[in-house]
Amino acid sequence: MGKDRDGICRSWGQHHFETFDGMYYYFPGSCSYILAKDCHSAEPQYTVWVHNSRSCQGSVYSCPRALSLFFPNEDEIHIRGYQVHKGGVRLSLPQTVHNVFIERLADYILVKSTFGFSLAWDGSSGVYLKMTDSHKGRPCGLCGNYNDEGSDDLSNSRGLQVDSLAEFGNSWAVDLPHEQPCEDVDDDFHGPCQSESEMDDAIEKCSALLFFPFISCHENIDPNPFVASCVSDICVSDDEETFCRTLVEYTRACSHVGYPVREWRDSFPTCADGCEESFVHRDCISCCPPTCTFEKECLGTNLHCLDGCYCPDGLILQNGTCIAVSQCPCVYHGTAYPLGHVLEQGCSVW
Ligand SMILES: [Ca+2]
Repeated sequence: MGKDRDGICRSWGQHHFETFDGMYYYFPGSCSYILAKDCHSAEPQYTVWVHNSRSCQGSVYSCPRALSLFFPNEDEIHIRGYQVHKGGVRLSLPQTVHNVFIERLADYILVKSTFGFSLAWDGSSGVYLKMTDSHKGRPCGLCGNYNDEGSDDLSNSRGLQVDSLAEFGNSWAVDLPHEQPCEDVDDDFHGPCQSESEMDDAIEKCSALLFFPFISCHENIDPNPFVASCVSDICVSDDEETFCRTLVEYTRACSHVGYPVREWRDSFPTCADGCEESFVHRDCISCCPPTCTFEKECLGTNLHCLDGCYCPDGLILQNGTCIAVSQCPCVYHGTAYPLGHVLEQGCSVW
């Protein structure tokens, strides 16, 4: 149980979940599920569904996943990849929908709100929910109830505590009218490792998370759930990309609570950061980085920092490129003018 979880619920790959209260579990569901919902308001302030792949062959990170977000009196917001649709219409980002602000930042889609709900989506499978303290005890769903007590998180959709993970998870499935009905997870489901020797090999590999350079974060994020999720993933597909991705997941959790594992790729040179030129990999990008206009509203419910490809420290992202503050365009009456542009103002004779 991570004490310093800061109220973050996370789900990654297809079947890994960690509740707001820090309980990790593996649930191999292939349906759509209520990840989190505001269950203690007459009208829920938010509902988040996660759509798992109906069938997933190969690495769990290569199978598609998507999200649906519901806010009062608004059409469904659907997020897949880096595309956001509302009521079936593609939204350009950034976008404000009532009291919800949606933007792309580094490798994430961020959804922030004025009511203490925020979400980050990594564009493929990782979803990270953060709530303010005012939401404690109020959510329900696969993320649990956020009451600082991990042991009571297996409450099903009828509000009853159950012992079976399958019963718990299945109860949160949602039927989609345009999708085939999907199958419940069996009560006696088992993990993806086929044999003990396969599991032992995976454990040996994944135990890398228990040593340098990850030690610097152990005090803040318990590595054991991430070793467990790594073992599951390696048993599905034992390749370097999957291994690197499981390491990323741990370091990302560290960044989200503000204790990034610096330069960990130096110890794992095969784990490329995949950044395009002019961008560099950063362990701790502010969720509200400086902009040329300095007018952006920073909502206070963010993850501490984000990992991913971004401008080198000290530069500002402007129209997709990194520039120095001194290169920022001037804004006059709402119109941006590039540096050096001379404005001739009309004179009027009185
Ligand atoms: Ca709980």
